[in-house]
Amino acid sequence: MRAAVRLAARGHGGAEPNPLVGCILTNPTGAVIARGWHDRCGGPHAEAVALAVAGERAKQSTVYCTLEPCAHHGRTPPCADALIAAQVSRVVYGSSDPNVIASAGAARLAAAGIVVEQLECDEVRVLNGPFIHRIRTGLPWITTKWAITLDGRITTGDGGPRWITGESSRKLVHRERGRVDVMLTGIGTLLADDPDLRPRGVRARRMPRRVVIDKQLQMSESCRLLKTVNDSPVELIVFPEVIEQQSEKISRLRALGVRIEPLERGDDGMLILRPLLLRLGREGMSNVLVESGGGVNGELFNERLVNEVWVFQAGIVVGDGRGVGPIRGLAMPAALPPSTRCVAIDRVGDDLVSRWLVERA
Ligand code: AOF
Ligand code: ZN
Repeated sequence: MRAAVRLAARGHGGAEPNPLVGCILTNPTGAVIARGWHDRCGGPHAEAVALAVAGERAKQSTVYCTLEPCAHHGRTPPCADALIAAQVSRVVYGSSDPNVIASAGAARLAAAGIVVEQLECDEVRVLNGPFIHRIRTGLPWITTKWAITLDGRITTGDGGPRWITGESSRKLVHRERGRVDVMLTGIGTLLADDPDLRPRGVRARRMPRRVVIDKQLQMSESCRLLKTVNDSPVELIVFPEVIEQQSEKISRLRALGVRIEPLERGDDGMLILRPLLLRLGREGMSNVLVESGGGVNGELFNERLVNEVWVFQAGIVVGDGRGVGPIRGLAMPAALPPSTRCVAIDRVGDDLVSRWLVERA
């Protein structure tokens, strides 16, 4: 099952908004006879890929798949039916399919006399977290990424180096930019760094939309984002009143192709990010990568919207009174997630990269 999870991950950036799914077929002695993964939304499902590789050898095989095989005619025919037709003898699946349209494959397989077992290991839960989260809540999966010095600052202060992490870490981030649907940042980062936020130097599997929380519309009209608006869409989120107050700037930006949307207010009149993220979910966005400073991170944590944190740490020390931290304005203790756990650590170049899942009851 862990090997099937690793296969599934190869589809990241191509498969979404569909789930990442991996599938392995073994013969009665336990030897692997075929592998498959869901590589592209609209393309064949993992089971169909593996069955095609196995051909006749699929008969009497055991099938390990990370998600319950589907039972619906969607863009492709039901995997449960294909497994029954191929006469496999046993199906071991990871998570149940939370998508009601496609689910019930396990019951159909069992009704056809196939041995069906569920094996939901930790790796499977981590893999399927984003898909299950979006089906259940309508929200995209929010990963916030920051780079810190050894002493925990995201900036080095006057005269310090511009980059905290090394080349290899930055490459890893660019690869991820080319797999997510949205890059999210705030006006503070835009004014301080003038970032481009597109994937560069890697083969991007999708081009993210760049969304900037710019409540007062302070964006410079000569910033780098605007120079590439035709390559990767730019969306600004502003206070509703700003659309009237700065109507000329708004018109110029819209003429360039920038989308401008008002920040919505919650029931208590407070401006909140949740409606923005729900809208992005409705627009088909599965993964949001946040590359921002403390302001946006603080708001996301306060609203409990963060699902995953990637921390890049480099061997730079800035010392007392210089630099700032990655989260600002945290309303303690309400914003403290009940449990946040480390799911991966890697050394990338000279940096340490850790990945954390924010889990809620
Ligand atoms: C599987 N194996 O590899 C995948 C499954 O858009 P469609 O028609 O391809 O259907 C997508 C739905 O099918 C998706 O929401 C999920 O419920 C299931 N995905 N199922 O057996 C796969 N990708
Ligand atoms: Zn399927």
